[in-house]
Amino acid sequence: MGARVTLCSHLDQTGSETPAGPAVSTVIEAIAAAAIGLADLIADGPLAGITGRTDGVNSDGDVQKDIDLAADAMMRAALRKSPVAAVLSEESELPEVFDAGASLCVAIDPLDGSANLENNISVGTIFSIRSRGNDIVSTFFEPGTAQCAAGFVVYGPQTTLVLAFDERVDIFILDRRAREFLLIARRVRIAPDTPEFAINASNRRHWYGPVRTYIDECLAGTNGGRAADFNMRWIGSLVAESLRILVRGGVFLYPADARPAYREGRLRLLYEAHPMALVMEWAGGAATTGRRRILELSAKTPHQRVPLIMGSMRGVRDITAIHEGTQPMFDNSDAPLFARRGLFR
Ligand code: FBP
Repeated sequence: MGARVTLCSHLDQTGSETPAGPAVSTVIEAIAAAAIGLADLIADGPLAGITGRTDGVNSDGDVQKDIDLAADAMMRAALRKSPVAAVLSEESELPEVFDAGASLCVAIDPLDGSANLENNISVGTIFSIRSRGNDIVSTFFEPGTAQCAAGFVVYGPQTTLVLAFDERVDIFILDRRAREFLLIARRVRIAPDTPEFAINASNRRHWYGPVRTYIDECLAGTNGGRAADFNMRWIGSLVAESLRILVRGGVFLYPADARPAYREGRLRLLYEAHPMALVMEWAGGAATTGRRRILELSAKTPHQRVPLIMGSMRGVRDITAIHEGTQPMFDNSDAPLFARRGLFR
């Protein structure tokens, strides 16, 4: 193993040339410190009094567990002491102004995928950092290209921090004894072409034409137009799926579908899709709705949903190509495989 590089020493070397760099580093350190405490709480679970009990619903109607509320409180407490003008959390309806004079705004999903915890499956924290504009709240409604850093923590067998900052992506693992994150992979690049996909296949009957076409082509394996046997994964945890893509490539799809509540997809733009798209792009991958680059989208409401298709460049490009020339509507026709488009274009 090479020299031991801590997150703090990495941040001393990274992004310091950009005007926002030092403040961004402070915020990242604050999130990382809170994540260490949250990793302890998650690992102890019921032993620390976490019951998984439902305490209410958040602004989006999602059930809030006690661990969701604890994670939110921990992240807010950390950010409150940082140069943060306002925070938009999944757990509250509107952005909260912390220090109107501070230079950054943070959108955060304090604990993504908490429904997985009872089964001891990986969950995570997702964050997106922007420079504050003249109007604090409007900062959140700038396109995703306005993010100056983003990343996520995976609380799994290891606690992993993925950081997109200074146009590069680096991965850290928590040294539990030293209670600090150590760099394990620098300038991560996503494999450009991995025959692996992740989608909740139980929704197949609700998918629209292009998504169904792509997945059917993958399932056809070497006999189909993609001329490759595809593997499939679905964890149901965005952070775990995203880390897998960074480590071994593939694509992840949570598309819009025909169910009334899913016409704009399931995932949230500001604290799920935007940060993941920044991570993907800065690691050489891509992220799209199928029709538009995620980073070019601006939210109109704080908890806006968006279709998210991301991962290896080739897979995302192929899926985008299938969308070209199709109508942006839900096409659930059971047209035979390959009937809707030429295979080799
Ligand atoms: P929350 O934001 O409600 O925690 O859920 C997000 C999430 O768990 C993602 O991590 C995951 O990709 C998706 O929901 C799974 O959704 P579904 O259960 O519909 O497959």
